[in-house]
Amino acid sequence: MKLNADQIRFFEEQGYLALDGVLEPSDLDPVQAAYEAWIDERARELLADDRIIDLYSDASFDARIGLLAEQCSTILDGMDIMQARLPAMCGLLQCANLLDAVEGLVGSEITCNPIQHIRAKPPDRVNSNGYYVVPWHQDAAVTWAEADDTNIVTCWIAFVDATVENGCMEVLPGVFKLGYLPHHTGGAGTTIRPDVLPEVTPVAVPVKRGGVVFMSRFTPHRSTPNNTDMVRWSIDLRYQPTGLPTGRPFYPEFAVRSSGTPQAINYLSWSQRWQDALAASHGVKAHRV
Ligand SMILES: O=C(O)CCC(=O)C(=O)O
Repeated sequence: MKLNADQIRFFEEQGYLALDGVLEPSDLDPVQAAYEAWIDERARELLADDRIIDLYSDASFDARIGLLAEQCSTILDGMDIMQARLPAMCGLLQCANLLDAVEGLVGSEITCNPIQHIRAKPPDRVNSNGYYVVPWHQDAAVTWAEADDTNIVTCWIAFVDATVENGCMEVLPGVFKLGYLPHHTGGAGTTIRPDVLPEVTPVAVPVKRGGVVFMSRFTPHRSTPNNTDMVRWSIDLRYQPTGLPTGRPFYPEFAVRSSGTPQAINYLSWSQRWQDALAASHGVKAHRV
């Protein structure tokens, strides 16, 4: 989906843009199928090890991982993009519908920034330590300062409908204009220091499956508890102009588009570069605080 001038202006003025229908079901379905297979394999391993008693094989995508995590929370480990390294996810990083929109915010030379996650946010009753309830932060805080001048745009993709009830994103509009705000490592993770958090009314940004919340690297955002019985699945990717610091120099970056021409990521090299980088970067401090 290409952005129109009003949408680009809104992003430039507010520091975010929430849009439904950016991705088609055909963009997300292969990734869902790949994760369903991934979950099924792990569930069967846990069953064989007597760590769960019910596979919940017939449960839907937005229910099953929660039902499994309730029995054994380690099912949630190792599923992140660079850990599971599923070919379908490598495809999504280069999704034309997404890049068409990103081009309006980043320009025509586009690189996939290495900060990227898939999140299966379980119902709050399962998420006992609150890990998936992410406090106010700017994404600039989870990069090194070398990337402060890089226009990194976060694309928060709803993998199932994201609602206020299941813990969609909230943003502070316009605040990105203040630039980087000091963060600290509070109990819940890297967060803006309470004394510098501007008093701006938060805006909740629910989006349907395939919708995207685009955010500037300086837009304060958070997610709230999942008060439903289902899992809030999402994928957050970041894109930036090619050739500029990513803020995570120890992780691989991939050019995905140049002057409108796709720069195909080779799956095997993508997977290998991640494996090598993860092995070589143990102990590296990724967040700046
Ligand atoms: O998905 C969430 O709950 C938090 C995501 C987030 O903070 C981010 O993408 O930077």
